[in-house]
Amino acid sequence: MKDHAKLWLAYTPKKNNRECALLSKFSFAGADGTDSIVKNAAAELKCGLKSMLDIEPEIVYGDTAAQIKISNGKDMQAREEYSISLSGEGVFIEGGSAAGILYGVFDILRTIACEKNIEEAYKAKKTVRPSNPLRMLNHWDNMDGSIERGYSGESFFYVNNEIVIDERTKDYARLIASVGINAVVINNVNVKDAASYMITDRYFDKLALLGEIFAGYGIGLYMSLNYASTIEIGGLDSADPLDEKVISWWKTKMAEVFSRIPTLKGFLVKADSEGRPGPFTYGRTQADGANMLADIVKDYNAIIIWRCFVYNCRQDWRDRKTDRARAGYDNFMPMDGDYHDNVILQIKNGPMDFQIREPVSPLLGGLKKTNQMLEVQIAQEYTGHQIDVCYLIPDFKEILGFKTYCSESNDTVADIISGDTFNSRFSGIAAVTNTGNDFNWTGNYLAGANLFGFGRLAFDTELSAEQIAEEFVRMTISDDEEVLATVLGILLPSREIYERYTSPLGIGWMVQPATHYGCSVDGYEYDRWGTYHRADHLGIGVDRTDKGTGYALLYNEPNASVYNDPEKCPDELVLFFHHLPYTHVLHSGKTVIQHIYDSHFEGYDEAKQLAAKWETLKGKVDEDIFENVRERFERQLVNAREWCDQVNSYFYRKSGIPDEKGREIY
Ligand code: GCV
Repeated sequence: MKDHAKLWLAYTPKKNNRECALLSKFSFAGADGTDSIVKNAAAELKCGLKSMLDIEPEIVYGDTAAQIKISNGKDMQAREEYSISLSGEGVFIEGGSAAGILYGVFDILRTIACEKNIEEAYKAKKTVRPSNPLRMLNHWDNMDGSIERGYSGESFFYVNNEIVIDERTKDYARLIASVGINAVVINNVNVKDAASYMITDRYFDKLALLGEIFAGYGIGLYMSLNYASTIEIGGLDSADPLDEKVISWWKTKMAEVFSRIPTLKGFLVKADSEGRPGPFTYGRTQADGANMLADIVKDYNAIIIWRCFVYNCRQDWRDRKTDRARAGYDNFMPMDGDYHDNVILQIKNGPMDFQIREPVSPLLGGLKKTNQMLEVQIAQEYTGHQIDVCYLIPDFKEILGFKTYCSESNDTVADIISGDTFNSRFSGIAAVTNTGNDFNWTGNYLAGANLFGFGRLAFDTELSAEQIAEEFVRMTISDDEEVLATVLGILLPSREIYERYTSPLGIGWMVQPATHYGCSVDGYEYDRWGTYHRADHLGIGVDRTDKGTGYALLYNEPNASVYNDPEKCPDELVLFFHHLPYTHVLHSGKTVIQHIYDSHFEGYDEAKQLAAKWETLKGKVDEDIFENVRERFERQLVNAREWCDQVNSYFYRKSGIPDEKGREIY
């Protein structure tokens, strides 16, 4: 079996910086050389410099840093800050702690790997503090080795209900630490079967070892928790969060868990959602459930991350009053301020479920007295299964930059999750990850840009999508200028192209049920999931205005008024908020129906152009990379064509309105 790919840590030989004498001496300050993170930082620096530039640096270590106990997100950010400066002596990296030094080392290695001149890059002292305290990956890996919504092979954490720790584990920690990830949830939020036993003796030793490996790269270990553990493994008859027997069981259990896995930082919980157990069964609130667990883990300086993805997944499609989009808000807003200070609510970026285009969840900017974390998805569940290329960082940039109007200033999503807006105790950003045990980790090599990009953006939300893509290409594929321009020409427009050939104007869904790959316009129309487009012969869209479900009014002004009015609502979201006739004229000047036809024909054409661009790279990039992406493009074109023809035919047949341009519709 082939060894796994090194991706952006390949450290291939570089042309520039070979004569840079400064690189032969480094001073680390902020933690001493005995610290395991500092040791890893030094080893990484030596390996990278040797292999890229054939330099063997001397490293001088500073003093032991005072151990600050982390009591909030700001402490975390301070500890992870680093600065890099140059003097006649060499390169000086100062970290707020050992983790800061590690990030400083990766900054320098990235600069070299991107062929930037070291003396230029650090002419002025460079100081960086991470934008977000928690920068987290959520694995939906199951212990049997399968991955829910995984498109890159099987899990590399689990085989046959056992935890696997091998060379790949450490390389994974290196890869994600190098882009700034500091927290990983290692198992699926749907905690079932063997995973329920992760908090038992069966797995403690392996988990302790995994936690230590992660800790050596500044990564906190987190696990998803089965809310009903008291019943499923504890033998009790209840999981009522206010029941003394339940509380006492958890106290004993957590004492055992934290003594056996000392690096454990906390738990992620999916409760009362899609069949998972939760406090609602006992007539209790989400806050009751979260606070009960949080109070217990507080003794171990740990946190509870509680997901807001709570909705009725047994809706009757005939029911036009219930609106799934409202569910998160309706379930969580009334208790704003009730969650204890080591609870963080984790909120999906949109009110539905990671569609290619959704408005930002109104909980972000709604909640003002609660710790919050944004959840995005780099596993391409609805965005092409890592077959279709879909670089998601432009989407994440839009989400982070969204003005919520929750306060006079500092009111973007980025401000909220950094902890600044509400001076939150803990906050951050999590992505459902896209990795698996495929040779190249992410199935499609180009999907690696989303893993790399998520980490880089979480660390520094000011970076642009272009800058991040450029770093990824230079470090992972090639730093040849022509190759770079071609790959950027594929990655950067890919999300909008995917959007054009799939569901139009923010309506979402229209996917094959269950798998969520490929077109099925009515796939979810008469189902129980609350995901409808409501198309008839006259029009399409869901009325979420004050005359419909009222969802638009959940936003702060002026967003509420903008979304509530079809004349003001941005085109790309107009069918999310409004049911409109096919003849309605958009801001673009096109009718809804003509927009549907044009965008689908264009999207499919543009996908063909992306594939053609990739073909020009034959012989210019590594053969494995070339073939891997080429084969995915073949499948993407089949998919894009189906989407284009099915959507156009469906709406032509419904509306009876022909395409102005007379193109072929079936
Ligand atoms: C892990 C969607 C997905 C599920 C996923 C769920 C969630 O419904 O299709 O696979 O479950 O989101 O985020 O919990």
